[in-house]
Amino acid sequence: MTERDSKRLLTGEIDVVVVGAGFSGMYLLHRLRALGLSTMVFEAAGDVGGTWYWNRYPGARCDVESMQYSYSFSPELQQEWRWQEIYAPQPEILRYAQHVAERFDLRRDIRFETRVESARFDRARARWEIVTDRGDRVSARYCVMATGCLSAARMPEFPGVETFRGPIYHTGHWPHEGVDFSGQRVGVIGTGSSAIQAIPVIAEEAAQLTVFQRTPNYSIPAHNRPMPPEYEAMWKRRYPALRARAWETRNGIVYDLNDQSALDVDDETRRKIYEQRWAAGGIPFMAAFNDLIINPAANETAAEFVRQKIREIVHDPETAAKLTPTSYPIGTKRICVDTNYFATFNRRNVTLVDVRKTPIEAITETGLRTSATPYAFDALVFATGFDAMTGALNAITIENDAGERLADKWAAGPRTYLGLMAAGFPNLFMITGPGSPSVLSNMMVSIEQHVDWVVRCLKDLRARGAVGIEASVQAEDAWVAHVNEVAHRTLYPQANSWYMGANVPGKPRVFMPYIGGVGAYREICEKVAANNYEGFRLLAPVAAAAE
Ligand code: FAD
Ligand code: N01
Repeated sequence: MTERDSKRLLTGEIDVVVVGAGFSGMYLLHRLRALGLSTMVFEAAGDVGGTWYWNRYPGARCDVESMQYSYSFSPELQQEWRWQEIYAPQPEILRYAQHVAERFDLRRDIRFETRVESARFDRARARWEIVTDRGDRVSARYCVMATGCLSAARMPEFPGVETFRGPIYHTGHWPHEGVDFSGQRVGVIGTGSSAIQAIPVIAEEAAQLTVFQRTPNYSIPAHNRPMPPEYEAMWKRRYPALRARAWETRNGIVYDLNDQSALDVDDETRRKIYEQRWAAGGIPFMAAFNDLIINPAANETAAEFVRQKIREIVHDPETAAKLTPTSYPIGTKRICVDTNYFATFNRRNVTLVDVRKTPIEAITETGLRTSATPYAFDALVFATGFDAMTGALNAITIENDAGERLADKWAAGPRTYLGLMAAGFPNLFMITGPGSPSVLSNMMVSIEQHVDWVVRCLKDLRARGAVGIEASVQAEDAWVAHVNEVAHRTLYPQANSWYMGANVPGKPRVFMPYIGGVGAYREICEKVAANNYEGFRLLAPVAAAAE
């Protein structure tokens, strides 16, 4: 079953179906093939790349340095690929994904423009029946959901959206041909990471830009620059050691963590350390001290430093006050990394509207209306984020042999064992699922760790003559309790973040990723596997004899 883009329907039996051809699905395909398993990948998009295929908005780039936001599995690949900037822009990351697809000949087993609609488990045969929107019907021993944590773009339900006469764009579904905002009046809704990257670029092009902000964000300058050759050479020389170090860290990124409390130094020293971190830029700002995410008083010192920076950068005190976050601790919503974000509000063609004070009431034919004012626009940009972590999974009808749906099981919040499997749903794996470090980490590290674990698991199952694996309810309950307990030792639950599901009306408020750290988590996964897959039950081939 190796046809791509064929109009012919796919049917029949294979070993593994993978859903999604982002970095997770691509690496899975490569590894599963090497294991000799017949594998088919279904991908809704027209090509590989996932996040980097869809999010083509102006200014889109990674905020983990490119030397680290890349695959480590192939020494040749990591030596030959040359990143052009410290933080790669979206087109370059997409080119990298395409290069990987070509280098490892992946596309021949990926069926593009094909969305998986349902997956049903047949316990008697220990097989998943997968159905796509093209009508493909494939039976697979294992199904791996590589559907992405930030792949289900979210449009808030403002009344009147369909009446707007101009184009409406979502950052997560940007047109491939790009958008020319020259001379236009543009409204951007949202001030999360996507908006913070897009706003400075759109502001340079548009005649007028109006930003509708509900919650201000903390953002650290990226100080992006062309890749210094000696920096690239250092990484390439030391890759094996540095990658191994990343695996042991909290968030899968190698950087300098100051193992000191923010409260153990005097004001002057603290300020100096923050200044150095601000000058260096990026996510490592949050590693200025070791207690920023657990101690409210320590956190407040970092938050206040950033607030002061905003007041220094933004000339108009009223705009600066609106842009200043005060309602949640720094870092408890994903920290943003920007290029000229705050300074953009000094431009004469940029206006900030606080929609917490004057909410958006409706999209109109000519623009939108807040409770205070009507606004006229030529184009609207929704930078309103994603139904994160569970959105793409719940969009698929995933049903077990008892007729239970994963979405129903998760009605009060996702429940998994290790973020890899859910009890009652044998042979169904998730890559970077809820309950794993996932979105709190350099995702490339977490993706590779999960893929390696799943592939090893399938190899072990084959060696033991098993036809499947299932998480036990007890192991899942204990893991969910642990994930919650660790989250509540931190300040994270204090923010209305997408980590908590708070951005989607009606979504249960549960802290979804595992905050115990990439290194600690890897160790747990290794122990579980070494301990005969503790907490899992292996399925014997008895039932499969019915095949
Ligand atoms: P994705 O890249 O999301 O791929 C999932 C794929 O599954 C998609 O192509 C989707 O179309 C497909 N799919 C989903 N459902 C179905 C279905 N039912 N049928 C068929 N196909 C389906 N992480 C970092 O670590 N560092 C960063 O700097 C960073 N920057 C980011 C910037 C943006 C704008 C966004 C949105 C995310 C960013 N992330 C970052 C997170 C990013 O999502 C991950 O780093 C990584 O790309 C995820 O890869 P993935 O393959 O797991 O998922
Ligand atoms: O989405 P978001 P995003 N009315 O959910 C607002 C990764 N990423 O696409 O905060 C008015 O963060 C919402 O307001 P509020 C990264 O992990 C990384 O920006 O909910 N406003 C918020 O301001 C990131 O965290 C990069 O009050 C509404 C915004 O829309 C994740 O992807 C770049 C609204 C949504 O922000 C998601 O980022 C981009 C409404 N009804 C993305 N509904 C890098 O830099 C929502 N909003 C690497």
